[in-house]
Amino acid sequence: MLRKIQICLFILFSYVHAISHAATIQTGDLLISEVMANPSAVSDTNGEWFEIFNASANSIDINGLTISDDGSNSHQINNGASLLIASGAYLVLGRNGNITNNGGYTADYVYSNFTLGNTLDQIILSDSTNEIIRLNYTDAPFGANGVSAELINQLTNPNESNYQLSQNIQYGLGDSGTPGRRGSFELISASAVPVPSAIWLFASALLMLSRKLNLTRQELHPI
Ligand SMILES: [Ca+2]
Ligand SMILES: [Ca+2]
Ligand SMILES: [Ca+2]
Repeated sequence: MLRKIQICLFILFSYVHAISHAATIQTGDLLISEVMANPSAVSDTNGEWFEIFNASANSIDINGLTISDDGSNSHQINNGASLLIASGAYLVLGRNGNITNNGGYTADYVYSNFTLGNTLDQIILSDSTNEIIRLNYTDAPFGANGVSAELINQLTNPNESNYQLSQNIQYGLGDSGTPGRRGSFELISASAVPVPSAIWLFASALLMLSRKLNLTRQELHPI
């Protein structure tokens, strides 16, 4: 009985290890896919937002990460629980979650102490040790009045030249952008296939279990 419990624990550990390994955020897994720095339909205080795209093959939890700039803006994401972005999905972070006065977008998370300059600013997403994403912008298309800037190609470390004005797609009260969904350019997520190490660990555990069961059968019914 003790041996069977050990085997079950090994399988459980292998699975948990595989999941945690898969959840490690790598450079390029998350992209800043859209930025509304200068809303027109409502004030900047109410209407600023930005969007993140998960280009990896796995769901990513961004709870606990920090949003900051090179100045004094800093906000650690505290959702009270996981804040998951599924593979191939978008997530919108904004200054105001009230859809009746934020210009008409749905915020998946509302931050504080973080503003988006209209002519120059940075959006940095980091964990306790590393920057995961950094976007430095200095000018158009980020300062356009009432029009978001959308990522147009899928580089691992895109810069401001990889963004363009959203293509006249209105939301809410009439500003242009696609908060929470794909925009003018289709970003492609990595295919959601199991992590090789996860398969290997799980297969190894199953092999061990089958061998053990086979031995037990031979002990009970010797040939
Ligand atoms: Ca602004
Ligand atoms: Ca700022
Ligand atoms: Ca979008």
